[in-house]
Amino acid sequence: MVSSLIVTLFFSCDQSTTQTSGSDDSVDQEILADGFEIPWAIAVIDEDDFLITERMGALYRYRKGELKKVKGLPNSKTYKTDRHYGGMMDISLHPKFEFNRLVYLAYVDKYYHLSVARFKLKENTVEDLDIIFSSNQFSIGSRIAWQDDNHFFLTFGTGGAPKPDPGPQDVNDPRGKIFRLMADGSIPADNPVLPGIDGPSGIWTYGHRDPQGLYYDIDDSILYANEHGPLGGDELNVITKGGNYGWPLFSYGLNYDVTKVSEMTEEEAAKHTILPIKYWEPSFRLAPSSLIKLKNSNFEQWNGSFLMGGLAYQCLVRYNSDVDETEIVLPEAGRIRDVAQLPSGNLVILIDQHTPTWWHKGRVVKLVPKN
Ligand SMILES: [Ca+2]
Repeated sequence: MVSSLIVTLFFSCDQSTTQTSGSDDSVDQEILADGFEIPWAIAVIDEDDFLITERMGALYRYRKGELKKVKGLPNSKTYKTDRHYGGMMDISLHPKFEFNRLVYLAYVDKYYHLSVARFKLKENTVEDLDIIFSSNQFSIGSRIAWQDDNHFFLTFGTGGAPKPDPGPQDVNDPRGKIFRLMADGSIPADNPVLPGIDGPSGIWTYGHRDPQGLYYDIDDSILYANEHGPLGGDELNVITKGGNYGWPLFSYGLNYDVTKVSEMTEEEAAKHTILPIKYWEPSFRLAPSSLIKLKNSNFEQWNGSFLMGGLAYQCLVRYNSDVDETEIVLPEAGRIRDVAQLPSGNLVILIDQHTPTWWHKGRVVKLVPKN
């Protein structure tokens, strides 16, 4: 019942795409691979070499036009209602992958709990599989981003319920958190000591709802995360050690039943929590998935901007934080789950066409600027 409510809201939002501007006149699109069942994340090994996860539990390697299933993965579970959650989520290469072949995979395990597996990729086979993080809760979506060779961040989502769950404010509950872990999954000694806990834990920040985009800017040493609000109130946050990001004490969005999330004012919230650097009004429901900041890409006019998928509007969204400008590019492209930059400076997007008529139509599309 909850899920059907969510689906209805998503679909009603899709129809409002025409209210937004944007055009794909300047972009050439080339489908590199298709036929995926709800693909979720893409990791770029090289210009023509990617790893692609599916919510239904598979991992593929695309290499020079050929698509092969990767063998030896841990068992995962996909939670099926009229939407599908869980399964294989983010896939991320260790920063020194070229030398150590290490790959990190966030997935929902056979107990429906979020885990992270680390393995060595040998051709299309998993070797030295190690489960380096496990939890006791389900995550609606999870992303991985690297701070350096020794530390990575991991988002742990919640949400979907008609009324907010207090889990994200509970530092003993993994939901609604961003974790910071060592490359072997252990807890860094310099992680924050959060209120109510004696020493450092894996939790870096708390009070998140459903962060499905995570980007670490190595030039500025700034971690960015976007997250889904409930009805509106999607956010872009700068993630600061030990911070409380407010959910569900305060939100710019509304509950799914159109009631207020809380009585807390923005002024009060600013005293007790960290407010987003950008939020989108309920009239523009983005439902962001993935996040990158473009640098030295072939899309010169977009460099310096953030790109993210907009699930609700089925488009690619560009946000320029310098001038607070949001632009829809590639309108009606489909549900873009992930965006990545190629070594050439071109881009790839991963599209999850999860609607009844587009089943099995998930695809990888290369974006090249038109001359
Ligand atoms: Ca927030």
